[in-house]
Amino acid sequence: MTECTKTYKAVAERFCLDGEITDIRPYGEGHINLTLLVTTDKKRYIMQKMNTRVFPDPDALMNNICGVTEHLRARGVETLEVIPTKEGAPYLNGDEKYRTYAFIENTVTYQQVPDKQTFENSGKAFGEFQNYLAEFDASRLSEIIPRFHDTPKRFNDFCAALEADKFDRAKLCREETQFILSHKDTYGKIIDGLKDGSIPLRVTHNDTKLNNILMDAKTNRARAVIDLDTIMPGSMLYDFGDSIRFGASTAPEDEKDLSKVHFSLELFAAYANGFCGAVKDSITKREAELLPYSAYLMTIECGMRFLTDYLDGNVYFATKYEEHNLVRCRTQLSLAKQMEEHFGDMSKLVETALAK
Ligand code: ADP
Ligand code: GN1
Ligand code: MG
Repeated sequence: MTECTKTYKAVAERFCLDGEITDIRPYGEGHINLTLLVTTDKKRYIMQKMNTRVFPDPDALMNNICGVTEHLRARGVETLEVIPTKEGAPYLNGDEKYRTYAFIENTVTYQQVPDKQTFENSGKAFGEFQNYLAEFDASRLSEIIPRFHDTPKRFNDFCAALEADKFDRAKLCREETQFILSHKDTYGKIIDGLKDGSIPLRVTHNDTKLNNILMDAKTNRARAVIDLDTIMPGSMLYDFGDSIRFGASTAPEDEKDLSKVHFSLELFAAYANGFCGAVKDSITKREAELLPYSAYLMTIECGMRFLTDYLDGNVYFATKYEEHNLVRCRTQLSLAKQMEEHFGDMSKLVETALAK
């Protein structure tokens, strides 16, 4: 056993696990928390070192998660099960903060959409998840990352990183920078709509990429929506748009060869069918109109966040190599450019999905 594994084992032993620990190893492709698969002779668990740079208030974070998971469980919905520490706390509050969940067995997570039906299933599940959250009392939630999807704010953060240019990288991303700067007048539509009341403020997941949902390993139907860290008041448009930016692409988020990165209208239609079918009784006319734009906005916002992090020296998203965030930014901007050309088609597909 390496020193590192020994440390994690000592941490894992502080939680109420069933059985003796037999193995601990890194798991999954999340960009934020350090995720470990802990195996005992009886069960499996997910243990995470929580990213306190991103989530500086773990009490508030775990309070949100416990509240939402209890709400879901009471309605018979499969969800994350927080495993308490031996002292009965929802997370281990040492110099570093850890939490543990029961491993949801017989499920898979995809880093890329395997087929249309699976993506439609995920759309239905995120739409239904939105309906469950609509019944959750928003006043019980802390705003874990303020202004998370405030795109004009994200744009200002990008401009500040560009101006500081701490690592002398601005010269390596001039084309991407130009694209982001030249589209700045389009960034305010959702946040302005929330402010003037033309778009309803709802409780939303805010990070609806495909690897934040567990699909049944046999049927590919959705089993559980996970990564509940960013549940906050927001717009339904964020949840729709973020799923599209990740899933309606023919390549992974970090594909280096842009000739493989295509925005797929077929995949867009599949997700729209699933999502719209689930929310058609609550979605407003304005929200429905903005679904295509939300996909474009969430894609470009994510692109600018990746580029900001590249300029800042890769301090926010987990990266495997120096240019990783730049590569991710490029796929996002390429997708956003393609979406701009298909707003008309996307609107028709949304209309069809809502009419079903
Ligand atoms: P991050 O915030 O870093 O994205 P996640 O909470 O999304 O971390 O977890 C990372 C990955 O770990 C997920 O994409 C999924 O594959 C896996 N995972 C997380 N929780 C569970 C769970 N309870 N059961 C099974 N797999 C899980
Ligand atoms: C992060 O945590 P994860 O890997 O599911 C990020 C999202 C980004 C996404 C890009 C808290 O999601 O906002 O859209 O990476 N989460 C946070 O892949 O910033
Ligand atoms: Mg995740």
